[in-house]
Amino acid sequence: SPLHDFLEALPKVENHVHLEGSLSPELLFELAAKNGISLPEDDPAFTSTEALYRRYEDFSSLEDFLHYYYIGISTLIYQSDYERLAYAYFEKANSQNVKHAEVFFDIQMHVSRGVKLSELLAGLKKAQKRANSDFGITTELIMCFVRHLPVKSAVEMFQVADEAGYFEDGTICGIGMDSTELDKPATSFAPLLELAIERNIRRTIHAGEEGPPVEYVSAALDSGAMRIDHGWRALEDEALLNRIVDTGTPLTICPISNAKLKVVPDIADIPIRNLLKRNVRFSLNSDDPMYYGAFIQENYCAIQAAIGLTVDEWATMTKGAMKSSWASAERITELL
Ligand code: ES4
Ligand code: ZN
Repeated sequence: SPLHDFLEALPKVENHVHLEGSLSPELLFELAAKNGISLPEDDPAFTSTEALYRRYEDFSSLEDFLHYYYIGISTLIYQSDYERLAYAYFEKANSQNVKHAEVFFDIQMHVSRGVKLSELLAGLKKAQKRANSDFGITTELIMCFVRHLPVKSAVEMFQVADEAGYFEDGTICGIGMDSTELDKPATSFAPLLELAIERNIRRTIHAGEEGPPVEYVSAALDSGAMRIDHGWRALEDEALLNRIVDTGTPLTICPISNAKLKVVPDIADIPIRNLLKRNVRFSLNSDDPMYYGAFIQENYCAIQAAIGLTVDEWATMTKGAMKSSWASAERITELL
């Protein structure tokens, strides 16, 4: 597209990427072999990196994707595994001109396999430090809770992290909620979210991805969400849209993810221009780049190809992405 060079050069902020979603098939197989993790023998997708890449090209739903995503997670064990995973993502992000990135990690999916929170965080922290000194990129960690596990599990994990001082010392900059959405509106996680509000910990919630937007996004806002992950279908409801605009709640939109998981029939159906017109603050993000074959740059290009924004509209979006981030006030000023 004519704006390709402009989009490559654009300084970017990524607000919605799952670290585990940046695990390449190459690293997955390498870690499985090193760590003695057995992969499903009855699934031909696991016969080679090529077969796995091919399987990733054709997810039928969020659930179909999550099945592979959790198998990928099972190969991560040691501090050095986490460091490699995170550094590889930061290096790739830097190559696409990402200046600041906030990454999710699904803590329960690691701790439930015997990985210690302290080990995982030590690995991620080393990668963050190294990426900052190598590239100048700033990064933040968001601890995500999976909705397929009981709220009790989330509350316990939150308390472990809180008591270890990881919120206080800035190791973890906020919490998120992800995994399956249907039948699990944010209100059903009230004990967790009330705790986070009480402790003044930032909160972002995946909402309106597979679930109907009005109920699920409203439930997330009612529960204290300060950012909404996905959530673009909120435009379908005028009252909800007004609430998002009036409260200045940013949306983190992941166009290629939504297309790959069949959440949206076509990328052109994501109403980016209407979001801009209605002054909704939002960012464009990669979500699970290695599973969708697309990092942030490819998402920018996909929107440009499908919708075709002007240079001014791109400037508005990227400024919105910077202001949506949880970077320090000084860092946001630097980025703008
Ligand atoms: C996710 Cl795309 C998506 N939706 C919900 N939960 C997730 N975890 C990782 N990717
Ligand atoms: Zn996500």
